[in-house]
Amino acid sequence: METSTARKGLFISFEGSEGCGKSTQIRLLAEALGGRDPLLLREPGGTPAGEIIRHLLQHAPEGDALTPEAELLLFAASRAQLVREVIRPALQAGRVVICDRFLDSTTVYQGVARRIPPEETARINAFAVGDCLPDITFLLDLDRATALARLGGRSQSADRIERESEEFFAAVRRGYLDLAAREPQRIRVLDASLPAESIASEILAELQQAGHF
Ligand code: T5A
Repeated sequence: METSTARKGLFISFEGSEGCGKSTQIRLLAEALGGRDPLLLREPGGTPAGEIIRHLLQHAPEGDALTPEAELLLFAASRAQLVREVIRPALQAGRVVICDRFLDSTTVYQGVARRIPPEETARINAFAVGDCLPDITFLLDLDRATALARLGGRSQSADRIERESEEFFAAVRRGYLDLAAREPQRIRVLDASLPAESIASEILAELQQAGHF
């Protein structure tokens, strides 16, 4: 039987489609929180097993034939490991954990864009994370054209999901906005087309307003 997180720390996640600026904002937030020594993580990955799953999901030729169901379970497996090996102990120790993607990515990419029934996606997400949910999630909303322009030359090295269709990424953006509308108390939508420093200030203000700092 699993124990509850019973945590003292703070769990922040960042979401959004490719190139929306998550890594940039996480770096700026970590700089702003410097003295608090935030723990920075990314999904899939963040544990030795998770990094192998990440490679299979993104770059290994063996991943090319993955079905949507197998893909969902692999993301969930990486997350289940990350929660128990890293996130939960860190939160119990009172740390600030900042994660680049978490369960909302599965809800949107596998549930909405890959069209796996939402009740199946929600059930597997819940099994993977238990009660370990973000306290606050920042959704960086960006139109595809701007994201592609920012990512520029990366098309040469695009991973398996980055090679998906424009319809797929339209579904991702819509899926995120629908999810944020359903969970406004946790998910804050930010205009990711603004300059990085303005977005960073907004994030800090939101965290202060929510009483986290
Ligand atoms: N996935 C993941 C699922 O399908 N299901 C899941 O459950 C999970 C967890 C992970 C992939 O896995 C999928 C989703 C993804 O396809 P990844 O390699 O980890 O992919 O990469 P992404 O999460 O997609 O992140 P990216 O590296 O593509 O982009 P970021 O981190 O959002 O963007 P960032 O900060 O690197 O910025 C991109 C460029 O824009 C500039 C930056 O300098 C950089 O050059 N930039 C700005 N320019 C102007 N104004 C701003 N405000 C800017 N902010 C950043």
